[in-house]
Amino acid sequence: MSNSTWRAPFIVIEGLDRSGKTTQTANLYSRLQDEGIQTSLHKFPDRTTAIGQMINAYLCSTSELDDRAVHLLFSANRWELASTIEKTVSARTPVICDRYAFSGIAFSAAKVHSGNGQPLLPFEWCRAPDVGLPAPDLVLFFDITPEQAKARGGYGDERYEKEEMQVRVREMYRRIGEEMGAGDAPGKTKWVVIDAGREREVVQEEVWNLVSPLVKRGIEGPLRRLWV
Ligand code: NYM
Repeated sequence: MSNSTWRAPFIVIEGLDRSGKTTQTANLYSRLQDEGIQTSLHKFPDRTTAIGQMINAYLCSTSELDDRAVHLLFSANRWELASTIEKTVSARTPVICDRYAFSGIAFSAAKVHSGNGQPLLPFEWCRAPDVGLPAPDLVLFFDITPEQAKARGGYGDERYEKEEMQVRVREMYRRIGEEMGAGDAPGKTKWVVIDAGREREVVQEEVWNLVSPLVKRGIEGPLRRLWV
């Protein structure tokens, strides 16, 4: 990163539950530290803020919230951190987020009416509150089949951790990825599907090969905005 128009990258790790996303994110973070690259790591939902605590109670089923209300809380939880993300990359510290706006759309748009199985919230409605958030330079989507998730011991106890839901979430991520495009054009978010069903070390290497050049080289030009 040689002159003032360069900044650090903003990288998002997305994925299905049981895809190994959190482990891989932690591994990436410590490998960057080992190379002497200080990185700012965030996780969404950020359960530490007041909004995050409401989300946490909902996910743990200790509270009930309207589907629209909780969707907006997830988005507000990102907006709480938007200016921090911007300032951090401008100060040339890379930002890595475990989940972001794509989770917000995928999980909410995958919800269906219990009676007739019809979508509860339109896709575009789900995307709207996140329009204008800082856009990542790179998204790694950790993909895993429901069969592989089952072989890994199945899902946990939180809301959404059910096979039928995860199948629909996977389909939503596919749609989001398609709409993002391959993103190889300069200045566009690059969306990469990672086959997370492989050995942990293989996935780790692929992640490193995608992230480390970006982090070492930096990005020219300002952070962009999502979907504007
Ligand atoms: N989730 C996460 C959403 O439904 N909307 C969002 O905007 C975000 C960021 O929360 N099942 C869901 C996906 C997960 C759950 O995430 C908690 P994690 O990574 O298991 O803590």
